[in-house]
Amino acid sequence: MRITALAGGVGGARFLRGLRRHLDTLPDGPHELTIIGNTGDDITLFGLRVCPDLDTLLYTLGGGVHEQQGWGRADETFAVQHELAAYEVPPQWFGLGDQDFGTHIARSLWLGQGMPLSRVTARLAERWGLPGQHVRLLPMTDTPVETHVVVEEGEEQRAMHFQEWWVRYQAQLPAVRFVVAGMDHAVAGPGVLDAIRQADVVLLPPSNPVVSIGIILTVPGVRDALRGTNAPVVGVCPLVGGAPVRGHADVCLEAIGIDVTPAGVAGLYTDFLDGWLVDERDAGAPVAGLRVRACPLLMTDVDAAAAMGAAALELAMDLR
Ligand code: GDP
Ligand code: FO1
Ligand code: CA
Repeated sequence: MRITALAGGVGGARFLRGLRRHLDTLPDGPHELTIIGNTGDDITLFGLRVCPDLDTLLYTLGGGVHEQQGWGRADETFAVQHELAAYEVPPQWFGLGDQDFGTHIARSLWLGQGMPLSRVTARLAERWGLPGQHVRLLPMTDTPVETHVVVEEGEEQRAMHFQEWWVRYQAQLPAVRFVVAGMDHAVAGPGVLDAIRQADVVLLPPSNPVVSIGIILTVPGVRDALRGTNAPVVGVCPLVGGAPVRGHADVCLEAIGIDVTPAGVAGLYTDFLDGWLVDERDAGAPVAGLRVRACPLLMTDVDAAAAMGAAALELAMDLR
């Protein structure tokens, strides 16, 4: 079976690590998992290219993630960051650990040698053992893109990098809209559109619907591929009990005028979505045109995430 998933960082990575565990229990394997990762979060800091969502996927699937935090490396130290602070090199609002710096240095070196991000990511993924797990991680595009947030300051509007809005200002500055710098000349990364068209099942993990999945959907061709694929497309709701489990998806949804409800989120995908998994406490409300199923949607550990993966696949099979 070929499964393709669109993913942001922590919500996507935790779900896909569980799904991977579930797939290994199924007969007729190995089953192939292709992940299309969001690169809108990417940022250049200290001359280094940082790809938070790709790294979260690598570290989580590769067993190196800081479990409680959900991103960054386990057992991290911050010597380089302290030295940069001593030199008063900005920004000081974004925390990069020493091991994490190693990833950004390797990536930036290879990008500088002319390797596209897709090849760089494949090389990083080898170190984390993804090919051996039958996982391919594809950046949504090789074109450098960056999500920016337009915020209101009195009568004025100002755009800033998504990470500055999210990390420095904790999504507390009033967002008017999200724009993706570079997307006007971006093309889908190698293999991205085919992975959607040729999949047996397409899954949307419980990633942020606006700044993770929503950004991947703006890559030219992705939305059309999702509309056109013969594979059932099943999504997992990132809201539980009417609120995000972590992060600021509620603020992002409100900024683009979408109800902070499972139906509101599903409404962003109606042109291609076939099935929608919601948490048991959100059961009951039908969503037009969709097969909705309820099950526990809290990823308290890998087994819980594996059960969610199993439920998503089961729903997809019933829709085939
Ligand atoms: P980010 O890029 O690190 O913000 O991660 P994603 O975009 O992949 O996922 C963020 C979303 O994951 C948030 O909107 C959370 O509500 C959702 N999320 C995190 N943990 C859980 C969970 O245990 N269950 C569900 N249903 N959603 C979750
Ligand atoms: N999130 C924070 O809240 N504070 C940080 O200092 C921070 C640093 C960081 C470094 C590398 C990385 O891969 C992720 C990092 N994150 C940090 C998480 C990240 O900014 C966001 O959670 C996601 O990009 C939002 O989707
Ligand atoms: Ca993200």
